[in-house]
Amino acid sequence: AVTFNRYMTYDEIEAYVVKLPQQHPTKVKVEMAGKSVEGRTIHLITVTDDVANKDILRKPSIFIDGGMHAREWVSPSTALGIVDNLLKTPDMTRNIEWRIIPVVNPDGYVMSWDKDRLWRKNKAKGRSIRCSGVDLNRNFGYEWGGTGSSSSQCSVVYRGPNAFSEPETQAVRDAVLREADRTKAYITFHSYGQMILHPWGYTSKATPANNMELKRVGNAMATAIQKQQRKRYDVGSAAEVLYAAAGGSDDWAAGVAKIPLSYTIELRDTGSGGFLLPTSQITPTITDAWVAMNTLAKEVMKVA
Ligand code: 0X9
Ligand code: ZN
Repeated sequence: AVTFNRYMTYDEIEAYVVKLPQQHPTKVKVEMAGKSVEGRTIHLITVTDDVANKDILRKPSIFIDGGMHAREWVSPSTALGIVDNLLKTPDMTRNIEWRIIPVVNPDGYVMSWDKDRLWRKNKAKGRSIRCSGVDLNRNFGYEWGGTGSSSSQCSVVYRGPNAFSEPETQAVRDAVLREADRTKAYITFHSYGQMILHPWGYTSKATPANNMELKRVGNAMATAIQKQQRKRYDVGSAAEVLYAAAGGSDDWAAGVAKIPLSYTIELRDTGSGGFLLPTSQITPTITDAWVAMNTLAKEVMKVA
């Protein structure tokens, strides 16, 4: 069973995910988006009313991923919390198809449980164990190789030998591209900092064509969280609000897949718990994200 009063192990998450279609046969489909470096399955969950008919109905779609960075444990929990909430809220699945990869980086997640709590990257083989892993959020193919990414294997922001060198980023790329034409929003959950970040992340010297819309919808999500949760999330381009870093999934979703609304949401908190966010904060963090997804869904329905 799913639980949000503690962090779930990878095995618990996987067991929950693969049972979902049996429990909700009309609403949930689970597919393999790919396999990680160490051979774990990267699951893609589709949630919508009448999931069997989704190809005929061609609903607008929202794509969400979590667990790209291993140590950011609240991210996979939040992605699964969104699934759990969607299954209890028919209004949210009637006109939108949600596609969710809860754990992009299963090998890293397991590593952060078993060996190194602060592991960030995937488990790509390197010169040594200490220098293994690629930062998946520097490996996407838009402005790959630029500022804020490293060519050194030992760096925590190692970009990999080339764009999409890793099976985990390939899985996200292929899943997004498969339905890109009707995907209106791409959301990637990270932690921590309480920020709603939009492209560009690679530079602060340029802005996307729909910069105003990105800011407007970002602000709408943050305002809703502030009102309902009394928590502040800062809104702005990743390069301006945080730092410039090239090869992120948000920039690729906007720049290459042409998904109009692309955001990195840095979840709770602002630093006291940080990556070691207390378990008591999991449920309220899921609610922050759920409030944001409700706001996003309304915006998507406006344009669809
Ligand atoms: O640096 C990152 O990958 C993200 N922050 S984190 O602390 N979770 O590692 C921010 C990514 C923002 N987007 C881009 N720079 N494209
Ligand atoms: Zn992250």
